[in-house]
Amino acid sequence: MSEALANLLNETRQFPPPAELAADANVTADAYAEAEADRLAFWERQAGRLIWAKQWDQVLDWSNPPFAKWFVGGQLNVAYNCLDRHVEAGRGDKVAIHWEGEPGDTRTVTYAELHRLTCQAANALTELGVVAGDRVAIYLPMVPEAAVAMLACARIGATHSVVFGGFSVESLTNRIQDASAKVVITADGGYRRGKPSALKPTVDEAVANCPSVEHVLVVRRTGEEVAWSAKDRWWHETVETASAEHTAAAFDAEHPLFILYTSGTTARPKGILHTTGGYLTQVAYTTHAVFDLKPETDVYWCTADIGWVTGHSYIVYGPLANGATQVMYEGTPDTPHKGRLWELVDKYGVTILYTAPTLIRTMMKWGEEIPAGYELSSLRLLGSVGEPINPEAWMWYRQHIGRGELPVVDTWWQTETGAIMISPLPGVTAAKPGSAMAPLPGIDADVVDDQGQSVPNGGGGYLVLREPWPSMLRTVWGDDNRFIETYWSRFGAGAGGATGAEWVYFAGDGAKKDDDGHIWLLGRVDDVMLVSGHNISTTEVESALVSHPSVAEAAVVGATDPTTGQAIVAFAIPRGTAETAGETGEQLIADLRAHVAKTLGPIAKPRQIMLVPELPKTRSGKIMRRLLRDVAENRSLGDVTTLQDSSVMELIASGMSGGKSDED
Ligand code: 6R9
Repeated sequence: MSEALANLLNETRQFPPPAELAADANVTADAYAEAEADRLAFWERQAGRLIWAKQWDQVLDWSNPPFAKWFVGGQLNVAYNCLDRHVEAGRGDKVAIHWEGEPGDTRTVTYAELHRLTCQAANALTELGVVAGDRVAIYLPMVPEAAVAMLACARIGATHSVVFGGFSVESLTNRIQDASAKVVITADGGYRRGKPSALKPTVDEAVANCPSVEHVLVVRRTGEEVAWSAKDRWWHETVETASAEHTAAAFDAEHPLFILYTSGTTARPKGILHTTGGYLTQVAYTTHAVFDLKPETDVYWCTADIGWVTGHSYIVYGPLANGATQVMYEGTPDTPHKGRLWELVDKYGVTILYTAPTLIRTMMKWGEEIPAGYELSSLRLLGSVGEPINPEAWMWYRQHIGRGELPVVDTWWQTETGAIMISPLPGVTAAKPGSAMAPLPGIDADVVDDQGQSVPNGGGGYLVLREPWPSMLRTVWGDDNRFIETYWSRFGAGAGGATGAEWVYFAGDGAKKDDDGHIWLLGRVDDVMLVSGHNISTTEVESALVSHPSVAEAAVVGATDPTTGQAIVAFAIPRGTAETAGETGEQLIADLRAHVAKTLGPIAKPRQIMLVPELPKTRSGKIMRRLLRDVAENRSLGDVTTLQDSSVMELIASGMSGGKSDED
């Protein structure tokens, strides 16, 4: 893509796996060789982690690209694989979920109980007229019922569409309408930031414009008063009184499992469709391989929301398919105090923690004294997902959460990929801070230039996937053309490549290969800035800013500039200690501009840096750059702005306000 992408970032630190972990790792280096020797046979062996009602006839049918079929002719039930088989094997009393409500109330849900609730919910949904192939929208807080609702849909072959509880009436309406959902499962509300946050009023408003919805099932969580209509049924009166006897029927491996809407560059979100057999195979395998999960001894915790793909794959399906014990937390990390997550790690003896860079950087901002006040000695593995993790945050995570010795796995994947694609293997890889390192066994990822040619080591360009993978999206719901255009038309056969050209999946992320061929993700290609003819990635400038000791977090955008085309505008959050160190805003800004110029070269020096206390983000932690670009373009040229300048924060806040935001 450019020499800038090819030249930036010079991280040389590397951390081999702890000897003990390596000696007992679930997956060793042999896995790469095995998958290399025969990729389909490798995935076929991974499918053997599941219980199939009917064996498949063919591992992969790629005769009609880009429409893949995996485990053709095979049949299975996803909920059976996540629940029944563990109960049947005598593990019914094992804890599936240690649930912690934000106010401190708790529930311990065993596999037997999760199974019973799921059977009841399956029966209740069936009684409400839901049959295999119908769509069910789920709009819930982080309560065990969210997992139950998803599993109950899977059990009866209904397709769930989970809508993140922070989304507005409009987003919820669009998603319900796009999928023609027949039932909505919601709650009166959930607890966030120390108080009840209502959900039902949003559903009421949405459902008024959604004629497809026949029933609304309402979980009682906060006990706050709700309006009631003829379509509404209480969960506790419907599900919890239903029969707990339910036999899971087997569905085709390509039967739809869920739709999850993802925002794109255009306004209309895409309903990413996933199916059962291949999806469950890859999420089960990656949970086992990347987190080195030992179901007998580990306590796993993924801090994602269930409304995000990470919650689907690494709270519900991956961990439960593996029979894991996990922690689920309802609330925000600073309620009632900023040590809440670490308190929970100690309380439940969490061994594996999977979180997002945004949370790590928030913790950096709050200061290392906070986690230092907790034991954290149960932890043995740390994971990151959602955004590029800058080396500084990676090191902080390892140092202050991981006692300076735990492996950190930076996992790259997308809603579309369904499961982790690029990541270190914790018992094998000597990880570099900030790099997702290498494609997992069975995955063929590459970095290509504008022409689709693989770049040499040291080069930068676009991340692509060259071979189909089991948990790949099957289409965009109701829009095969958009599926082809968005993901398969940039490179390879779908771009009108030469006869015999392969189909190549375009991920939309910039990436580089370092001198060892390891992969570094550089953010969405739409976020790459063009400054005086040079492509510069937002991620690298952000990373350079955060490598300065006074900066906790940074966001960078390209703003229109009359002389350079685009100019780099940065928003930086000072670290907790920076303000007390006596450095003034102007001084810090001057230092930071010099620091970026020194680290990345003068071309990357931001035109303007604004010091801010917060950045606008989606709930999954992605910075809302579009909003920052608006802010940047509203400012006069050459202006520097400090924390005291409230107009910047007002602009940022106006885009963040209202609680119910939308990432689209
Ligand atoms: C799982 C998830 C996907 C986009 C993806 C990329 C960014 C996710 C990343 C990462 C760098 C990582 N992303 N993980 N970038 N390093 N480890 O986040 O799915 O919400 O669909 O977002 O997130 O830009 O393309 P989703």
